[in-house]
Amino acid sequence: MRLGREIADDGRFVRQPNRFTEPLGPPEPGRYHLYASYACPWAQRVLIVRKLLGLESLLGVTIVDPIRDEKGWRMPGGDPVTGVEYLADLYLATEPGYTGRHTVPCVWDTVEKRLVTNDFPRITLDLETRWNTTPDLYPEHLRADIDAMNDRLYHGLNNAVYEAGFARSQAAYDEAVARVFDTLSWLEVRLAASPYLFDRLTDSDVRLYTTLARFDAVYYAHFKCSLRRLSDHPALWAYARRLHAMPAFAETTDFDQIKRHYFITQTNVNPSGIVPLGPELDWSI
Ligand SMILES: N[C@@H](CCC(=O)N[C@@H](CS)C(=O)NCC(=O)O)C(=O)O
Repeated sequence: MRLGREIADDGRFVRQPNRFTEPLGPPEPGRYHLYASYACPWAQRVLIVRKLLGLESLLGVTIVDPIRDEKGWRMPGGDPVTGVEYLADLYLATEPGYTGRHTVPCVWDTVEKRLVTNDFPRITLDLETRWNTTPDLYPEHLRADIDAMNDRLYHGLNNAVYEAGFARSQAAYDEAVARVFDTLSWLEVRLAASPYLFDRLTDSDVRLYTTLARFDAVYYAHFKCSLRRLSDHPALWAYARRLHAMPAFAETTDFDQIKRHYFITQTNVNPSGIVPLGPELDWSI
């Protein structure tokens, strides 16, 4: 991982900006193709929303191998849609001088043969507003509240776990971990009173779920977010398992790929590449 340039002078991890940020055009069968990893929380969001909205036939997907090598995400045997072996080839075909990380999720336009977007927060919102509004995961009257919630989730949890794990100073780590557990405590209170973050399933629940699914299996040990486990928060743990019971969530959650990806690929955090056997965790309800 070429994280060097994403570490600030005080040791904080500062995520690179997304390079391709065009909105997705209207659905055209066969035109847009998604690249995703089951390991990646930002990519799993799109996989969940694609299933919740029944968009599987409109938006094809290639799942990359969970283990990244020095050339990045790989599609063993070649990608059936473009023929390339590495996701990097699609980034370089779109912008020959591109020097950022080659990230999932991203969407390829098979007609113009270029990446349209790797803007992970936008992709789900585009699908929810431009491709299918049933069920409505981003209802008009809740949009401002969902945006505010998503912002809080990103800074307090989704990205904060990475800020803890990739920190290169004790102060940066301490600050990020405090934010993670303040946010979990706040969510615990909120979800003790309601089955979802709002009065129905929304985009925010999808964003929260993909971080919760990785919490005890990866972030607790690998990113040193070990003040408490998800399973020590009764309401949040029940909420995560309730969401997991829905096919769109369960079918896109692969704990084996999640664990192997983080522990084997992120050698800056885990140089031995050893994958822990635990935790023993029962996600059934
Ligand atoms: N687009 C964002 C978020 C997406 C993201 O971080 N995806 C990760 C996987 S979870 C990735 O593809 N990383 C590739 C790399 O670091 O080379 C970013 O640039 O950081």
